[in-house]
Amino acid sequence: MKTKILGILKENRNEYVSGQDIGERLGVTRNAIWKAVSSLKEMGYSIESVTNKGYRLTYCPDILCSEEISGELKTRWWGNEILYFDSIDSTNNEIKRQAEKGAREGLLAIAEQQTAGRGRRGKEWSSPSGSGIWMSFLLRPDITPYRASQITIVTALAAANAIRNVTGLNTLIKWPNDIVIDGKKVTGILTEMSAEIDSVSYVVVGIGINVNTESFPPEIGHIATSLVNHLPENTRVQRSGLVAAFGSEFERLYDKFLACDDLAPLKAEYEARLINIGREIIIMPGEQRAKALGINNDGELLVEDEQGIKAIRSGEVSVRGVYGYV
Ligand code: BT5
Repeated sequence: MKTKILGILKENRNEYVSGQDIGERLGVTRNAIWKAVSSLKEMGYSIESVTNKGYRLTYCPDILCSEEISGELKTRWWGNEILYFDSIDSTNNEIKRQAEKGAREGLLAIAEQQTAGRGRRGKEWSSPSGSGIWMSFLLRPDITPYRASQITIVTALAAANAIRNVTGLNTLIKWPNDIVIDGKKVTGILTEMSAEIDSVSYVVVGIGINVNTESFPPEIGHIATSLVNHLPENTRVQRSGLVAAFGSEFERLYDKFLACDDLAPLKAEYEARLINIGREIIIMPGEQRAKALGINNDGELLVEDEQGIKAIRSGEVSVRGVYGYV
């Protein structure tokens, strides 16, 4: 109900909507509307109410609750159900717990803060309150386990496109899962899967975007950045709008991904953003040096060294000029 009223007020932003109109559209009493509006005000929305005119929305706070996100979403199935937490261990853990209980594809978990945010291979992901987007969603694709890692490529591209659509910032992608601005990391992606030998039970995609963060813990201060650091002074990004933009982009690209046996339809778009291309990289483990050429249709990184060209499927690569590697 709150979501629907918020939706109507947003459609008519800065204009009055009468209680009668809202009541007729939603089939609820004026008293119920008044109660929902009071509750929205308590959440931080500024809504004026004037006798004989109705209600007028003048300010939306930067919050990530499910009412705010649902009001922005224009997706078919992504975010069909939203779980919001003020604080949680890790949204990836939550989606796994829900998946084990039989949750539907599209379920989204989003938290204001994570106490045990994770990167790959047990690394930590700094997820402080109030400034970032820490979210995970559930997929149940009918694909072979081999293809699951390609979802990271789809997600990175969707996130980079959403950031551009909302903020105008052009980001680059560091294969396979980082989004980079000016050589620093603004977004990380963690894709996890539960599978049998030849079929995927579910995939959890987690994404962390530093949005309005102004300072980082010292251990990551030299490698991390946030969107607001690259926008004109005093600009704030409405996080719910960015979540919604990501959802729309993800659905569009994921449809293409599922319709094809590989990443061919997305390869050119991904490579246009790939920071690795043409640069010297170090492949871990092993510290082997090579030059990155692009990706193949399976999403593997193509590299060239004295022995020739080969494809790297997983692992860590450092790129000269990025995150302090000179
Ligand atoms: C990643 O791992 O980049 C994946 C991050 C995924 C985070 C999301 S948030 C929602 C969901 N729930 C979770 O628990 N996780 C996902 P990796 O490529 O392994 O990078 C980890 C490294 O990034 C760390 O070792 C730090 O060096 C750096 N790092 C940590 N926090 C960061 C931050 N907020 N911004 C930029 N870099 C960070």
